Amino acid sequence: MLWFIQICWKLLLEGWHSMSDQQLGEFDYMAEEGEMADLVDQMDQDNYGGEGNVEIEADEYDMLTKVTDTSSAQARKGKDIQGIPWERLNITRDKYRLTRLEQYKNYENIPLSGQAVDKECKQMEKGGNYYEFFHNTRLVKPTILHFQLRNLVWATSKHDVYLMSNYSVMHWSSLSSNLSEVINFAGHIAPTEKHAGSLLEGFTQTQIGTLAVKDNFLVAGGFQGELTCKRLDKKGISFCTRTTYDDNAITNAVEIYDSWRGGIHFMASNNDCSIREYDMERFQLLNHFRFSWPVNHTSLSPNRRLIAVVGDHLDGLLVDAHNGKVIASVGGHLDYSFASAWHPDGHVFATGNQDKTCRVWDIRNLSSPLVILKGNLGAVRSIRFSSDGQFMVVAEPADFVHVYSTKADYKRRQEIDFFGEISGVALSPDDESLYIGIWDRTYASLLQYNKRHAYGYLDSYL
Ligand SMILES: *[C@@H]1O[C@H](CO)[C@@H](O)[C@H](O)[C@H]1NC(C)=O
Ligand SMILES: *[C@@H]1O[C@H](CO)[C@@H](O)[C@H](O)[C@H]1NC(C)=O
Ligand SMILES: *[C@@H]1O[C@H](CO)[C@@H](O)[C@H](O)[C@H]1NC(C)=O
Ligand SMILES: *[C@@H]1O[C@H](CO)[C@@H](O)[C@H](O)[C@H]1NC(C)=O
Ligand SMILES: CC(=O)N[C@H]1CO[C@H](CO)[C@@H](O)[C@@H]1O
Repeated sequence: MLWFIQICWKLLLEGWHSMSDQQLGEFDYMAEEGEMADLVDQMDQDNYGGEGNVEIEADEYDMLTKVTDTSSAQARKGKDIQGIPWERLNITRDKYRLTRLEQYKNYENIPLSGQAVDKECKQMEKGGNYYEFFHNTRLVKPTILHFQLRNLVWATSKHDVYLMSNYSVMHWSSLSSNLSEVINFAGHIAPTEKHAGSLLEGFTQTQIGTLAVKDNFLVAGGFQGELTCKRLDKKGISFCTRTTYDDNAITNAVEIYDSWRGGIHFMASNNDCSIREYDMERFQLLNHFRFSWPVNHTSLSPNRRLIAVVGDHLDGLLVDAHNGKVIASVGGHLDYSFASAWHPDGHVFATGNQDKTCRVWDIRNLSSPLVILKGNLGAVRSIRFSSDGQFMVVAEPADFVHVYSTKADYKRRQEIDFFGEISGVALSPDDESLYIGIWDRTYASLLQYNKRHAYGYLDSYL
């Protein structure tokens, strides 16, 4: 079934020259639960024999990072940011890039939606330079479990990143290079606080498809509608629930926000065609809105009045946040959508779609998008606006993250390129750091870019 499809990324950077062209970049859709986990185990044994272990000895750590990490100084001297040894490989980076562009198979629910867009629209100009490569660490190994769900990286400060790695939520401090486990879902977890409606028996081996972290709050969503809530400043798990016992229940997205009444709330989007709002103090279900199709992503407007709702439909919806009524819809996408985000000005929002476009809308005139932004190889699976509203970050499923300048009306962009599936992209709340989780058999890593400032002289001391 579609919602259980998991991928196996066959393209192994190490072994591509032994593959036929046809195999290159080919996806293998696997229908059985758990294969990904096996695959991840396998990868780990094959490549690192225990590097996934967080308690690495200090000198061993130094040795590993020297070999595998890339610093901004090394990158300036020409080292590949991911540490891919192109000089030892029988293909140049440019040639391999072309192969990837030609052969990456974008997943579509509406056949040929991507091609139709290719004919219709052009890409915006490159040449923006807003974020600068700072560091890549391969000690951090981001993973994904569902090929359509890529919101698995979050930054709570410019140095603090949370991400999924195998069955665990991990915390990475880029300041101290400390990687630690926050929750391990491989075994059994259960709430350690008492709240009405909490599932006391907890969960075993939860497959986490989506994650959200903001300030001290964390919510992880599972394949069977599970929601697990934790406060980062407290030990234990605050709350566990199954939103639904529906067969098709995946939690596709979670957003945490300050509610208009005060207090922290979160909203979960599920495949049972629902969105649900909870508070993060008593964990009560405050609202439950139903739609006629599975909801893949929602975003609440800055003034908390509107919800942008996208899912298994060509149209996106604007919904009244107080009663769930549909106020307007936006049309034009050619496939299903998986991403949405609001500009902090509250007028503009964006939708990301499997037709390989991100469309930007203004609520004051929804008759057509302000702009249609086409990607390079695949669906738009994740969108983030910077808190100052200057930039919009758009992630494809693999290889490319685009940073658009909103001041330049989205007509200029920085293209960040690398090789590997994207597990998530995150801006820190102060917009200073941009993190990208890369999932790959060999080159899994966390990329960090830092915002460029007009006066970059400090950089020369680093
Ligand atoms: C992934 O989790 C499983 C289950 O706990 C474990 O056996 C395996 O070693 C883990 N693999 C990695 C890469 O950490
Ligand atoms: C490298 O490429 C050349 C030319 O395409 C080919 O003759 C050679 O066999 C290749 N070597 C390897 C190790 O694949
Ligand atoms: C790394 O993080 C863990 C968990 O937060 C903490 O207990 C440990 O002291 C940290 N280690 C270092 C070297 O900072
Ligand atoms: C809304 O935008 C469309 C297309 O750009 C334009 O034709 C129309 O006049 C606009 N409507 C209003 C009320 O401004
Ligand atoms: C991730 C997921 O299962 N999401 C829903 C949204 O989109 C996919 C693809 O259309 C559907 O299969 C799901 O219903």
